[in-house]
Amino acid sequence: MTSTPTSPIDQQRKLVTAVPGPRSQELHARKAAAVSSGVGVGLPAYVERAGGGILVDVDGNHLIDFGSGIAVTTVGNSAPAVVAGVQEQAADFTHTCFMVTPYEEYVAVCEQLADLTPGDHEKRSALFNSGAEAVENAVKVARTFTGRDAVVAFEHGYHGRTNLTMGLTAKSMPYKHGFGPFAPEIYRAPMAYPLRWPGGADRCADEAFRAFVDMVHTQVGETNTAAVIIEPIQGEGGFVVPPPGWLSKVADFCTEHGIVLIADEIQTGFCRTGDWFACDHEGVVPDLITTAKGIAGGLPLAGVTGRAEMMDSVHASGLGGTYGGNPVACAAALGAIRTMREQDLCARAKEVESIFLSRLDQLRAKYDVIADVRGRGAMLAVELTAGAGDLTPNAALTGAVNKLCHEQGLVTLTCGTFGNVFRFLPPLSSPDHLLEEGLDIFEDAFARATAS
Ligand code: PLZ
Repeated sequence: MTSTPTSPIDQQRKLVTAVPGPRSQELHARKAAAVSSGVGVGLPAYVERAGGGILVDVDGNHLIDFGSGIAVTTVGNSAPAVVAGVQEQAADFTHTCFMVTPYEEYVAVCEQLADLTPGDHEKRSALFNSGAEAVENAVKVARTFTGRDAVVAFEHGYHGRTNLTMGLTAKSMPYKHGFGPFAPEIYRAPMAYPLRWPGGADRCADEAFRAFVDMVHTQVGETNTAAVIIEPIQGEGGFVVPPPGWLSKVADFCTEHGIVLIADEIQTGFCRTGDWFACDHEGVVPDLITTAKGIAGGLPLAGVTGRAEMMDSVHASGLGGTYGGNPVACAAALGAIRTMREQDLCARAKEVESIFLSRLDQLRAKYDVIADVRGRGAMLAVELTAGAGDLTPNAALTGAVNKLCHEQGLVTLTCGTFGNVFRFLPPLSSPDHLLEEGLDIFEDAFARATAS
């Protein structure tokens, strides 16, 4: 088997044109004529190659990546073990459909998921193509296992763009606006959001738990509730980190009432937060866990992993799909997981955290519009507000800083229900000097945006 070797990408930011440059702009004009305008683009610099902590665009600019394609390329773009796995597998065979004639790679990924996800109980998994599809299937499993219908999700939660997962997602624009009606039997509980909890951060854990329990009891009924679905650290909703203790209380409540706890670790999983999974941090063991994004180094793969008695409660052939657990995606996942183990990327995420927090905490001391610095590992964020104790969300400043970062060749992302959260999701393959330089650019953008 032969492959074309490509030279390693110089791990330096380099701007040779404006960003986006002329070739990107040409491509963007073609995009406008060929691609639905419903598909948005954050920074229209068209990428040609990527690796380490750098994206190289078609104009030859080397951009620093602080987004990892939304928390996907945790092992880096084109990580060597991922590339080797993909190349070998693609040369062997590209598809049979696991439901028709199976193959080892699918089974091997499920073995890895059983080993790595929280809890040492007997587990089973099923593989899919996208995060949303994994969430849909976790709900199917919870419903067949419990014989109940209702699903409880949280304010600020994000679970996908398919019909059921739009229903589970909290934010209307842009995810749900005009796309209803949504699936029934979805209920929303208040989220333990320390910065914005009406009773204050100190009372957030207890009061938010109480509000959740009351909501389930009065509006849904415990015995009607099939599942509670939660992101242990919320992603799109604003990198909301619930206070310590809250998640375990929710988990205990679910156990007490026979409700399936689904941890949506699609964004938080696979070393991103400094643990294999964010639930590990508090020793919470969910019944089902959904994974995607970081699992396969950029190839589309997702999984539902959970208690054997739940996953096996589904009738034969009740779960599946043509492409779910595609062999090339599975080979990529095996390469990505091996990389995470061999390079101890959980430890690397903690190093990234300390690099970022020392800088972001200083920045917060300087600017009172930074109301919060939060997150774990390489999943960190700052929330921007009006300042001086006024928590009015400052989406305008967030957007302005984002734009200035883009112009300087730093690929940044925002998030949050109110569009006022700046999030940092660098690949764990980024060298320290790129992280520091990216933070310099961010600081500079912040100074300029607040001065104007
Ligand atoms: N659950 C927790 O973060 C995907 C979505 C970006 P898919 N998040 C990024 C966008 O605007 O579409 C996500 C997630 C959590 C589920 C999903 C859905 O995963 O692979 O995008 O379907």
